Order: sequence, then structure tokens, then C-alpha cells
Amino acid sequence: MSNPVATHTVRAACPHDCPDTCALEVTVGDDRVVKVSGAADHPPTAGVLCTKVAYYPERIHHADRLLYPARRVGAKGPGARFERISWDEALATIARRFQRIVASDGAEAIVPYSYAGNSGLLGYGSMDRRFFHRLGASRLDRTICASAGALGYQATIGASVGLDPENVVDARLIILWGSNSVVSNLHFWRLVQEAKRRGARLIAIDPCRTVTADKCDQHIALLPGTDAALALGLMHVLIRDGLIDHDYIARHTLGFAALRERVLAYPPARVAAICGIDEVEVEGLAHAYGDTRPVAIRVNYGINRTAGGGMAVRSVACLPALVGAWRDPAGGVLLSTSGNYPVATAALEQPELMPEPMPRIVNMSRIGNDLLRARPAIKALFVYNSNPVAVAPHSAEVVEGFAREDLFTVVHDLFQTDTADYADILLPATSHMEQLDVHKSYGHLYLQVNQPAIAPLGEALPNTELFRRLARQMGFSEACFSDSDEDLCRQAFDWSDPRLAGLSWERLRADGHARLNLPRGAAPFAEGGFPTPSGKCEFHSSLLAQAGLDPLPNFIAPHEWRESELATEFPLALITPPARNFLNTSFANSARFLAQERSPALYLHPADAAARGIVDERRVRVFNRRGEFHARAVVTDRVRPGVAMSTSIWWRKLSPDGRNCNEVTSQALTDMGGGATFYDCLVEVADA
Ligand SMILES: Nc1nc2c(c(=O)[nH]1)N[C@H]1C(S)=C(S)[C@@H](COP(=O)(O)OP(=O)(O)OC[C@H]3O[C@@H](n4cnc5c(=O)[nH]c(N)nc54)[C@H](O)[C@@H]3O)O[C@H]1N2
Ligand SMILES: Nc1nc2c(c(=O)[nH]1)N[C@H]1C(S)=C(S)[C@@H](COP(=O)(O)OP(=O)(O)OC[C@H]3O[C@@H](n4cnc5c(=O)[nH]c(N)nc54)[C@H](O)[C@@H]3O)O[C@H]1N2
Ligand code: SF4
Ligand SMILES: [Mo]
Repeated sequence: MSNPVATHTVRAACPHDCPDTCALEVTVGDDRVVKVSGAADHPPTAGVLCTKVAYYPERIHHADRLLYPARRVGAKGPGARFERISWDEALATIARRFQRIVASDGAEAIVPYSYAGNSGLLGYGSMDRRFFHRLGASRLDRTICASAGALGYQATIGASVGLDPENVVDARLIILWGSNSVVSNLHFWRLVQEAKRRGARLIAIDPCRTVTADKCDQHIALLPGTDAALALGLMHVLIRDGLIDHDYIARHTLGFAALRERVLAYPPARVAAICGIDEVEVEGLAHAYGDTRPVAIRVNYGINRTAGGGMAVRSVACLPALVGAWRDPAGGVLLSTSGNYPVATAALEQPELMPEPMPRIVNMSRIGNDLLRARPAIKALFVYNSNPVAVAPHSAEVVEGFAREDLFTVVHDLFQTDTADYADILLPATSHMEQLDVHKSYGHLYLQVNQPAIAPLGEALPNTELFRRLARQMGFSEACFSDSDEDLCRQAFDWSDPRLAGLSWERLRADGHARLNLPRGAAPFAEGGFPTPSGKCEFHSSLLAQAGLDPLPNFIAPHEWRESELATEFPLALITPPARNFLNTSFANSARFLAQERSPALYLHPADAAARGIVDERRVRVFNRRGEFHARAVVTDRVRPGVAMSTSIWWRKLSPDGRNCNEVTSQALTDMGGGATFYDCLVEVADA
């Protein structure tokens, strides 16, 4: 009989790009992660994890984890082979190439490419930013997910703040607007269910009858990219029928007269035609919204991925002020809670290390185009926390760009992703279970510490240590490159901010997590005080006016609109939202989760399928002028007519045809924030 292995428990935080930012309890035995569970004493997590992270030991100790630095020995691309090298050699090679590029082309020819594969404040952006600033590399505009919505919201409300999610249990009506909460915001859904038990009515606004919409009392299946029109139509009816809060409007909003004028152009009949829904749905929703208190809107990034994504979020964000919903603690709107945290971004990133004039900005959502056409040309790319070959739009250009023989590419990841196949130097990253970090959240109001649970596997390094060593190799001697991870955690927040009253790094480290010092059960804008320039909810936005944009909410049709000429050739609007068992491309290399998701699927309405002779389970090609990918047809009325849906994001090399849905998505940008327009994509579908 063998002795049972002694175990202990470590407190961690889920590092994935997910609003829930769960508190984890990691059971360790024999320096292996044996179990991961949700912390019971962290209110948002409440002891529950999503399936993906409940099986986390499989990811941490996966046989495919990268353990050593390596150099590519064969051709770039799928099937690429690598041979092990030492860290010394890897760092020396990178530094030599970077120095050569700086001398011949200037430092701007080097571009960092990262997103939120690790969402910890250290892992997301700290030592890496210092390194690239000091180098004088191009700056990266991180637009691939939320920049349009964030700006639209900021123009209206002032910052990423609003309804405290914990208050939503007391709402009488909750609108889930472009939010598949059961899949991508599970812990918010738990609160919604509690509200439902207490008698709340739930309405989903989504082109698809998702698992979330299934559980709502009503589902409005509008066409993708038409949310601003719907919101303007609701405002039209609310104002026309006197369902508005005149006192709140007079005291706490800006530009009501201009708004009233604007929404006259959006009567329910026109709005219904734009959105592809029934006039009574517009009237009914407006009356439900105007007649119910408290009324909450959970709007999510699903509505910010089309041409007018910024305006869509902005239009929705105008609604609560119009009816005075902010008067109630359980009323208002929630997009992201991230603006509540006093993060000391400048201390973490040290922008003063940048040369003057400041280096150019490269938009990550157009990396394919930029690798092929940016001038001065991009000569080196350093990828970490992201898998652009699979996740960036318009794969044909992305792949052609990454395949350039004269491009020097470094990739730092836990796995050999589609992007890693194009690396010249491939570096092993630790998982968060092997490193220290500190976290904010964009779906709740708690700070958390992530303690390392086990030693780094193989020779893997955290992002911080990688860039610390690379800085030394480059001869960067500034003191900030010697800061330890613990120093960085201490620098990450402005501890003197009243929202952190009573907290310090030491206290947080000891307790594991803490709620921001914001009053519980409060209505943040009951008495106005919006963090906008005017202090009011801005129906008329001075920020947008200054930027030369329409200062009032408006409907901007998708770039690829069904009433355009393009639609005669490609009549279906394709959306590609997240799969339940993947997190972007993370987990999409796990046998367990691949088995759950089976194979890339294309959901089509029976009428659209019949018109093309497509039957259930048949292999189809989904195509437009940019490219095509193959999928298994799922014929179902879960998608509305005119819309096709394919869950994402599959690894290309693990898909039957070696491609994924980003073959067809476009690099066109949103109205605000230079955001990606993944859900603004016309296609045609045929048997493969
Ligand atoms: N399981 C899982 N969870 C995740 C992720 C994941 O990949 N898997 N990804 C994480 C990340 S990075 C993010 S940004 C969030 C994303 O999660 P959300 O912010 O919720 O956004 P999406 O999932 O893109 O879209 C949500 C819903 O909007 C619908 N939708 C699409 N287009 C439109 C539209 O034009 N109007 C309206 N009203 N609805 C529309 C989609 O059908 C989908 O059901 O989730 C995070 N959580
Ligand atoms: N068609 C379509 N495309 C989309 C979307 C969509 O809805 N449809 N969603 C978009 C959205 S919202 C987003 S946010 C992006 C997400 O796109 P990405 O940010 O690329 O997200 P992931 O695919 O999860 O890739 C993150 C990578 O970082 C690695 N990683 C994790 N932790 C660390 C670490 O500590 N260090 C290093 N060096 N690496 C680490 C992971 O192993 C993984 O390979 O995709 C976008 N692309
Ligand atoms: S992915 Fe989201 S729901 Fe799952 S454990 Fe992480 S934070 Fe929680
Ligand atoms: Mo995202």
C-alpha cells in the first residue's frame, strides 16, 4: 500500500479573459495540482467554477505543455518542427535580432502582440510594457474585444462603472442584451436566477436562442448590428408615451431636447424593419422597460462587434437615465466593472521610458493587413498572451503575414498554438499556478491575489521574468527592470485611493481577496454624479463632438449590410460567438472539451437550409470573398432566418479543413475605438 500524498491548499485567481474572475482553491500534492475548486468565501464565485476550470489540473499538467525554449528547424506554418535550446541562447538570439533591426529599420519595426490570455495585472501588462517602451517598439492598440463598447459607454456614463452586479437580485425586470450569460458570464447568471426566484422577468436580446435565451421569459431575435436602432426605438416610445422621469432627466442628464429630436426618426415601424422584428416587440419592450422598477440591463460585448458597435453600446447606455432607473440599487446598466479599480497603470507600465516622439501605434485587429502593408514595415513580432493566427480577423492575410520569411517572430505560450507554428523562437510560459499575480475584475468588485501553487514546470517562465531577463540581455539598466513580482503587486494599485481604504498589499496578500470599498446595496447615480465631463449622463456627448463624431446616439448600419449589393451574393449574416467549453482558443486543444464541442458547427434556420438544399449534420462550406471554412450543418430554429452562427474559436490545425471561422471575418473597424468587427460578416453557405 502506498502512502497517501500530503496535500495543501493555495489561493489563486482565474486568469482567463472572463468577467467572472473566480477565486480558486488549488489543492497541491507532490508539487502537482491535483484539484481546483471555487472559493466558497468569495461571494462572486460562491464555491462554483465553470467546467473548463474545474478540470484545470488537466490543462496544467497537459502532455503538450511547452517546457523548454526552442528554435524552429523546418518551414514556418502547420507542422513546424522545433529543437530545444537554452534560455541563454534564446535570449541572446532575440536580443541580437532586435539590436540589428533597431540599427537598420528603427525600433518601430518591432511590434509586441499581446492580449488577455493572462488577465492578472502583472501577467497582462507590467514588465513587458516597460521593456517595449524602453526599446521604443511600436505601441499596440488592444482593440480586439471591447474597445468600441468601452468608448461608447464612456461617452455616455463616463467610465466602465455602473450597476453593482450583486444588486441585480432585487431587479423586477432584467434585460440580457447581447449577453450569453450561461456560457460567458456564469456567475452573473447565478444572480439572475436568484432574481428570477424573487419574481423578476427576464428578456434576452440576441439573434440566437442561446441557452441563456431559453431560460428567459421572452426572447427578441433581432438581426446582428441593429441594437442601436432598437434602443432608439425604445427611447422614441418611452418619450412619446410619457414613460420618462422628467425630474431625473432635468437634474442628471445632458442634451435631452436634442435626443428627443433625434429619436423622432426612429418610430417603431422603421425600427422593426431595421431589426427584422415585429413592431409589437418594440412597443412591448418599451412599455415593459418604462413600467417596471427596478429595471436592470446587462449589456455585453456581443453588441460591440459590428460597424456601429460603439453607438450600439452608447444607445443602450442612455436608457436608464431616461426612465430614472439609476434611482434603484438594482437598476441601471452594467457593461464592465473594471473602471472601479484604482489601478496604477502608469506605475506598472512606465510610459515615460518611451522615446520622443512616441512610437507609432499598430492596431491589433488589423495585424494581417499591417504585416503585409504597414510602412515602415514590421520586421519583428513578439507574441504573448494571445493566439493571433487563430483569433485575428481575415485569416488569409494574417497567415500570409506571419509566413513572411523576412519576419522574425517570437512566441511565448503554454502550448504550441497555431501562432507558435510561425515562431522563429518559441518560449515556454508558466501557467498562473506557477506565478504570483494580483487581479481586478470586469464582472465584479473584488480584488484578488493569485499565489503560486507549484514550481514552474520545466524551464517555463512567467511573462514578468521573461521580460526582466530580456531587459538585462539588452543592457537596459533602469532600476524598474529589477522590480520583483512582489514589488509589481505592490505598485499595481493606488493604495491611497478611498476605494481601497483599509487595504494594503500586505493585507490583501494575507486575506486572498477583498471587496472594493464601495457601499453595498447602493445606487451609484441615484443623485447623478456621473464621471463624465459634465457630471451628467450625456445624451449629447462632448467627447464625441470633440472627436468629430455624431454627438447623439444613432444607428450605424453594419459594413456588410443585408440591404447592400454584397448581400445579393452573400445573403447570410454570420456571427461567431464563444463556445461554452472553450475560452477563445484556450481549452480548444483539450481532448475533453473538443469531445464536448464535437466539431466546428454552422447553425442555420430550416428555411435558409432548405433554400440551399442543406440537411442536418452535412458538411458545408461557409464562404465569402475573403475565404472559406468548413463546418457541420446544424439545422435549427435557434438562429433566426438570415443569420448563420458558428461557435468559436477553434484551432485551425485541429479543425477538419485546417482553417477556422476567421477565414471569412473582416478587418474593417468599428465606429469608435478602432475595434474588430467579427460579427459584421456576410457569407454564403453550400454543401462542401
Ligand atoms: N465559455 C466562454 N466564456 C467566455 C469566452 C469564451 O470564449 N468562452 N470569452 C470571454 C471573452 S474574451 C469575452 S469578450 C466574453 C464574450 O462574451 P459576451 O460579452 O457575452 O459577448 P459574445 O459572447 O461575443 O456575445 C454574446 C451574445 O451576443 C449575441 N450577439 C451577436 N451579435 C449580436 C448583435 O449584434 N446584437 C445582439 N443583441 N446580440 C448579438 C451572440 O449570439 C451571443 O449569444 O466572454 C468571455 N467568456
Ligand atoms: N471569430 C471570432 N474571433 C474572435 C472572437 C469571436 O467572438 N469570434 N472573439 C475575440 C475576442 S472577444 C477576444 S478577447 C480575442 C481573444 O483572443 P486571444 O487573446 O488570442 O485569446 P486566446 O485564444 O485564449 O489566446 C490566449 C493565449 O495566451 C496563452 N497564455 C495564457 N496565459 C499566458 C501567460 O501567462 N503568458 C503567455 N505568454 N501566454 C499565456 C494561452 O495559452 C493562449 O494560447 O479573440 C477574438 N476573436
Ligand atoms: S473561466 Fe470564468 S467562470 Fe470559469 S473559472 Fe475562470 S473566471 Fe470563473
Ligand atoms: Mo474578449
